[in-house]
Amino acid sequence: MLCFNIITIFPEYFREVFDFGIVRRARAAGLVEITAHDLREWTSDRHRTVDDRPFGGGDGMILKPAPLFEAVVALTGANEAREVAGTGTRVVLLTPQGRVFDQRVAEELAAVNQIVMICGRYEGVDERVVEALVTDELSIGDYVLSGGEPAAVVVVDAVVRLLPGALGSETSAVNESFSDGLLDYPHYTRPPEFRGLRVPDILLGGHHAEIARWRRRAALKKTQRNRPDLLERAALSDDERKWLEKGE
Ligand code: 6GU
Repeated sequence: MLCFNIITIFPEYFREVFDFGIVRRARAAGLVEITAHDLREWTSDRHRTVDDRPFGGGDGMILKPAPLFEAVVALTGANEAREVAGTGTRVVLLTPQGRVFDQRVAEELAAVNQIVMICGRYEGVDERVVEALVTDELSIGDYVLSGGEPAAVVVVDAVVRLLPGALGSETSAVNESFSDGLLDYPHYTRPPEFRGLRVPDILLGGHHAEIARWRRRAALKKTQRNRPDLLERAALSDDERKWLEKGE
């Protein structure tokens, strides 16, 4: 069982988002447990203060270290901050300053038992939290969100669907985009002709080798058009590279 504990100033944000589709089913099947916690539970002042102004000046508020230290210690089951690392729990900070979350990172996280996720605010989190507690700073891409909450949803979804048993027999993680470094091939369903737009003839016949070849080439074309950066690292045969160069 994989356990996610999410630390956020907006626990209500997560109220229904994990109640749909594959994530809902994985929770019901006991493959994963996901709990959102209000950071203010770990404050001790009357106003339940979680943030403060940055030393050195500048705009925006910074999440204070004390509530986050208390929260992470409590949720990892450690007795104190310096024992957090020994629990083996991954402590993820969601921040635009993180390394970019991709399918490889998702696979890595799907192999652990305990993940604590801290939802940063855009303005930031006191860096001592990163220095003392965080194992992974993650960003979901090169754009700015106002908080880590949407990113936490993205990470949970991508990880949960990799848990053994999470995908039904009707879906598979094997043929998807990124599993082999390429985008997925295009898909079609009935009818074979819609408003004059035809499904490629190859897919209508039952010639499985021809279909596989068409799909591979279509995936290569799609990747070249939309994500040429992926082609540099993908495992392509010499023939495939030549075929792409001459443009079909
Ligand atoms: Cl994880 N947080 C914020 N605030 N912005 C982001 C992000 C995370 N990933 C991309 N942009």
